[in-house]
Amino acid sequence: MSRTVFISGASSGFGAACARAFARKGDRLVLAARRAARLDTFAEELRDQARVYPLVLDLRERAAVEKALASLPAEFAEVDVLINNAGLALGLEPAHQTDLDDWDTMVDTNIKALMYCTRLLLPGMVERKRGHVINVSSTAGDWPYPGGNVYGGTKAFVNQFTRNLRADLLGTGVRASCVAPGMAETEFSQVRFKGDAARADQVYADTRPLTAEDVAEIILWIADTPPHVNVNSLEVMSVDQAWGHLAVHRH
Ligand code: NDP
Ligand code: 8X3
Repeated sequence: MSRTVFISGASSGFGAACARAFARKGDRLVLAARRAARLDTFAEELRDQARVYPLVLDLRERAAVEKALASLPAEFAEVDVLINNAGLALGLEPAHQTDLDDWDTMVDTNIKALMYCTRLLLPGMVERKRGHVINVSSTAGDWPYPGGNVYGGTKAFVNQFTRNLRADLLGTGVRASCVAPGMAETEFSQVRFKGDAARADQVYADTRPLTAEDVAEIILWIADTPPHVNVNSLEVMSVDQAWGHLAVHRH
């Protein structure tokens, strides 16, 4: 049976790859992001495979999100799968040098927008006794690194929020899962380094990062598991990435 899938941050990267993956299954898609032209092109591309509702929205704006989610067309209103994917890192400076506006933006997007979508779509899922919230976290939520400060903090929130959702949703039939990818080549680093393409390219140079499609296939698999199965969390990295040693400052 086809599902209604709400994907936040569907205009690029993991979100766009998820849209293509779920469209192949014939699911109905609500695709949310700020870049209208991207979403329109995308809706056109997927038109033969799936019903698509582009939702041009800054997910940080709570009132706008409340309004938009309350007025989804009937065909798209009963969301079965919410993929909370919209998010970003800004900067890689140490905490004492970072731009406080960047910290605000990461908290507003990675935490608050995810909260809004979840809180607004959950009651319908609980009422229908089915649904699945799939949150996109990051290895940065568990593993600290220099310059990860607030970005990693927001993803640690996503990890624990997902577990706490599971605690609240026990007995409702509604599932909650968290996917934590490591380095993946998307627009992520262009955003992090504010358009510095050369610096962004360096992140992926001479290695094999995950692709957006790798992550989308994992998210699709999580959503496709039988309704009595809940994947709580899944961490995935490129085979070319692993953890480093603990740092030591020497005098
Ligand atoms: P991209 O930059 O390619 O995609 C980010 C998406 O988020 C875009 O579609 C963007 O759309 C959307 N977005 C950002 N801010 C807002 C906003 N205020 N309102 C609505 N949409 C917004 O990066 P990724 O695909 O890599 O990132 C997706 C998620 O994966 C993020 O949560 C990121 O933290 C996480 N992640 C990424 C990893 C990586 O290495 N790439 C690894 C681990 C996790 P638009 O600009 O059009 O609004
Ligand atoms: C993105 C992966 O290592 O840049 O979440 O934080 S990392």
